[in-house]
Amino acid sequence: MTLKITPLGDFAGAEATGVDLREPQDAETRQRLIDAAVEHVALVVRDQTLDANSFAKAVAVFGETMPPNFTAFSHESEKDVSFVSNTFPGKTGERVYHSNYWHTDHTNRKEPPNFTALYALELPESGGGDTGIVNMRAAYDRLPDAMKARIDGLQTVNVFQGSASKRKSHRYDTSKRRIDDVPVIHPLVRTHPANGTKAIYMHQGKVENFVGMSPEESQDLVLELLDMAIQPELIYRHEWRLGDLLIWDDRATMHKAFANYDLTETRTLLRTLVKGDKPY
Ligand SMILES: O=C(O)CCC(=O)C(=O)O
Ligand SMILES: [Fe+2]
Repeated sequence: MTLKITPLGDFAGAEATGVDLREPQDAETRQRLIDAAVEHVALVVRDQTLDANSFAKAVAVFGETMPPNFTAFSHESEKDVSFVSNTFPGKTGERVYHSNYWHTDHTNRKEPPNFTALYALELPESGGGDTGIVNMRAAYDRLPDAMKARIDGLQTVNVFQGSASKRKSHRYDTSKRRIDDVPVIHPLVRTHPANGTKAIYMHQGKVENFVGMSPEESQDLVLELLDMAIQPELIYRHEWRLGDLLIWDDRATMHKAFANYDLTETRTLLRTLVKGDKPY
């Protein structure tokens, strides 16, 4: 098998074929996969046959895995693997579309993840259930100078659930979390350790405030920034096929689950995070 990497869009997305992640990978192959995920911000590795254990090992090609914030959806024996599923009800007991808004994972960790990876176990039979990834490095580059001047140097206070955010997590269950709800400060404009590029870095539901601003003023800025940043050509929209392992670089993206499927049909994926460092 020969690893081949093909870009899928001008700003985000690439496809890797000719690799079986159940097999050990040499250093060069690992580096090519990591570089592709960083450069294209999202990488689809096609035609994988994985269970929770081999998924965790496959994702470890991109770095050491880490456990998620919440334990409620964790795999019983693989602690770094959890399930993303529309069979997990919302607070009302009804099925809900989880993660259906642009965000970056776990910004409330001191050392948030470098990458998030998903692997589809069951997809809605009538289709849909896409995952979108937007290039926040390109989004930052395109900002008007006046907006760059406003946000450069801003520090974000990140919590589990921002008090003024309209984005409420369906999963906010204080009894089932792994870490204390201690506010964590990261820069809003983050520098990528691999290539020195800058990107807008935030989770709209986890922004409590920007230092020196009230939660309400901060949310106004978050919305203004999102409005400028999320441009259709910067998005890679992944239409899932069974066998796809999708991984994206959380340091330079936001992502969301599109609600383009019938909620009575089942959508279940495995999910794992790759450890990161303190943002700067
Ligand atoms: O369900 C999806 O497509 C994305 C879910 C998500 O936001 C995540 O796994 O971090
Ligand atoms: Fe997410």
